[in-house]
Amino acid sequence: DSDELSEVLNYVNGQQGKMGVQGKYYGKAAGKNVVLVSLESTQNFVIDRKLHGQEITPFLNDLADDSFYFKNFYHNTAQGKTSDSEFLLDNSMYGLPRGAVFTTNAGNEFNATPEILKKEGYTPATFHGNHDTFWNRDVMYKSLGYERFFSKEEYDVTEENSVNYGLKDIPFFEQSMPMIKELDKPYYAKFITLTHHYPFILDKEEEKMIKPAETGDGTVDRYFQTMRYQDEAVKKFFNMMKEQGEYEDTIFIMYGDHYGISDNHNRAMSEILDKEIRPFEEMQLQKVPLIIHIPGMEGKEMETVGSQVDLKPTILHLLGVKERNDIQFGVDLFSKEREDLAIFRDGSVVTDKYAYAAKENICYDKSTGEEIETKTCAPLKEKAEKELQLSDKVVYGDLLRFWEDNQHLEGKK
Ligand code: GP9
Ligand code: MN
Repeated sequence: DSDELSEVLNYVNGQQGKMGVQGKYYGKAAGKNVVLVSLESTQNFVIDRKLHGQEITPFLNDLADDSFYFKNFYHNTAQGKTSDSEFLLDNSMYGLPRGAVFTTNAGNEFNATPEILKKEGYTPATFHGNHDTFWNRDVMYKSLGYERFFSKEEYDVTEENSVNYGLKDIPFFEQSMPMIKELDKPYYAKFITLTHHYPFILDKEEEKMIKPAETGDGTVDRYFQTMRYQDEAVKKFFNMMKEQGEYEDTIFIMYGDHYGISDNHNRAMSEILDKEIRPFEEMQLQKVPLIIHIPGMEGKEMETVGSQVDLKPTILHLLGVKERNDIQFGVDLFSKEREDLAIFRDGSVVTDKYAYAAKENICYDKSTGEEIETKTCAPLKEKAEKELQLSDKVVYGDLLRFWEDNQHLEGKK
């Protein structure tokens, strides 16, 4: 009920008392279009890495130099995979411990970014080359406030231009261009790539722009090829945005949705990384790239430890939109007051100093990777448990139903 909601509000307001503090970049992108690119299965270890002497992500590497590049950014997803990352992005709440919010709780009340931005005159839209029913997106996007959803049905998808789940990334971006032109400005447009998805298949020689790795583990070996293909697709997208005059007035938020290589492939990954993969390294492998590109602004490499749950406040702050009393478990990544923190869905935690592996109950010194006394990580473990539990409470109890009343009591925004 609304008492439970107050408990959650107290927690988020308490831990983020400084959430209201305007970071250095508050409002710096006010009124601009927002383009989000969800990079399928993209883990951060590929950035600036070479295979056979060749860059795996040449475009993203260059773009990162010219952007705010967060190199200590983690995903918080679980079984809901891409849909979990979308949920985190738009709500700053965690996905569920089992199943996917998108399928189990699509009828809930939310106060998602698309809905908030609509009040600011934005057109929220999603673009994706798979069927609209996958992950129950057709239903959930309405609850989140998306006005348009361009899915497989709107694209010209043939045997020739599709693989695996749907439209290949290059034709996906090409065909998306007239659709994006159609939107009223400013827009909040999310593009979800697809080709770099397990089992990482390309069917044409010209699409294979790098040779596979040679670990003998096919999944890992092919991962680099579809990664390289996706990089090319994103590069083409940027070029088209420039050619079509859409680039200058737009900020780009690109992030990896979740891991692509599970711990079943640790043997091959230890060969790639040239080190043993313990729970500590496994946690580091949960880093996904976050690249925030604002045309005209100089790039900066960011050490900040954060995760997908922080995207909503970060984006709203860049746009200068303040949503009072919103239930956000994340904090603006540009805020100086924020704690360096990433909570994984399984209760593991990474900070600037420590890494806590929940399943194994091991505490590590972050800088050396050495195991240290478990009790050092105890406060982190507790914080993670509490935060995840409160987030689950909101979702399971559909607590945002009571949010409007609450706003009313507080004198509205
Ligand atoms: C499906 C695509 C991939 O439409 O988003 O989903 P995933 O399996 O990565 O969750
Ligand atoms: Mn995915």
